[in-house]
Amino acid sequence: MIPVFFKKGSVSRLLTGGVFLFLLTLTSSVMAEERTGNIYGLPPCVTTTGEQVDFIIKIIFWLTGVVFVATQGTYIYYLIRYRRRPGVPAHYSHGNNTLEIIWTTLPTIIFLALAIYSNRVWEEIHRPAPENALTIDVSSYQFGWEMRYPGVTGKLAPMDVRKISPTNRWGTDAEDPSTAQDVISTELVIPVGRPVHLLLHSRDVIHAFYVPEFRLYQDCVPGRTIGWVWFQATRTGNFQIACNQLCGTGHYIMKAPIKVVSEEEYQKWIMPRQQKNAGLPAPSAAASPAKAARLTEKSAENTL
Ligand SMILES: [Cu+2]
Repeated sequence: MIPVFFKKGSVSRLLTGGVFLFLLTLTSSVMAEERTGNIYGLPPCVTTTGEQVDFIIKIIFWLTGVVFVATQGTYIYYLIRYRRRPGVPAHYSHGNNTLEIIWTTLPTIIFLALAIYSNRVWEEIHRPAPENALTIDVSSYQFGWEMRYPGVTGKLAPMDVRKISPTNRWGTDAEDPSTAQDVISTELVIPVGRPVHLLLHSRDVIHAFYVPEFRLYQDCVPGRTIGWVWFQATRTGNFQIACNQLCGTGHYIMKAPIKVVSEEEYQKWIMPRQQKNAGLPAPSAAASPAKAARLTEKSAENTL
C-alpha cells in the first residue's frame, strides 16, 4: 500500500531516480580508469608516507565507527525501553555529573592524542627530501602536465618562476648550457624504492597535483615553487596524475600517466634522452637491447 504522503506519480519518480543513481554508480566505476573493482574504499597505497596516512585513517575510521554504534545503540535502546506506555509515569532526570565529566574528558583526550599523532605524521611527510632523491620539475597548465628531468649532469637547469611565460614554459635561462640538457616528458616515469622530490609549478591558474594511490594532494600555485613534496614508491605500476582544482573548461582532461618502474628500467628510459640532449652517443650496454628499444620507442612518443 502506498503511504498517503506520496502524491500520484511520486513512486514512479522515485523509481526513476533510483534507477538513474544505480546506473550512475555503474558508469562511474567504468569511468574510473585505475580504480575498477574498489570504488567505495581507498585505492591501493603505493608510497611509504601513504602508509602512515592510511594508518591514521584506519584509527579514525574504527574509533568513530565504534563510537557511532555505541551511541546510536544506546539511543535506540533508550527509545524502546522508555517509550510511552499507558499507566507508566514519565521519569524526570536532571542529569549525571559523573557521566558528564567522563563523556567530556574522554573525547578531549582522544582528540588531543589524534592531533598530536597527526601532527607528527605531517612533519614526517613534510621533512626535507633525502639526499639521494631524484628531483623532477612538474609544470601544470591549462590543460595538461609536463615534467622536466635533470640532464647528464644530474642537476636541473636553474629556473625562476618570474620568468615563466608562454614562450618560456619552465622559466629557465636559454643562454645557460644546462637548459638544453634537461629532459622534458609528458609522462612521469619514476624508479621504485627511491625518493622522488617534486618541484610543483603552474604556468597560469591554480591546479592540483593529485595521486590517490600516493596519498598525495598538493596545489600548484602560479608564481610559486612548491618544493616540499617528496615520496617513495613501494611497488611498480601505472597510475595517473589528475588535476583536482577546477581550473577551466578543459579541467576534466587534465591528466598525465605515471609509470613506477624498476631502477634498471628507469635508467633505460632516462639515459638515451640525457645522452641525446647532451649530444653524446646513445648508451650501448643495455641488458636487454630489444626490451630497451621497445621502452625507448614507446616513451619517445610522449616526450617533447
Ligand atoms: Cu587543472
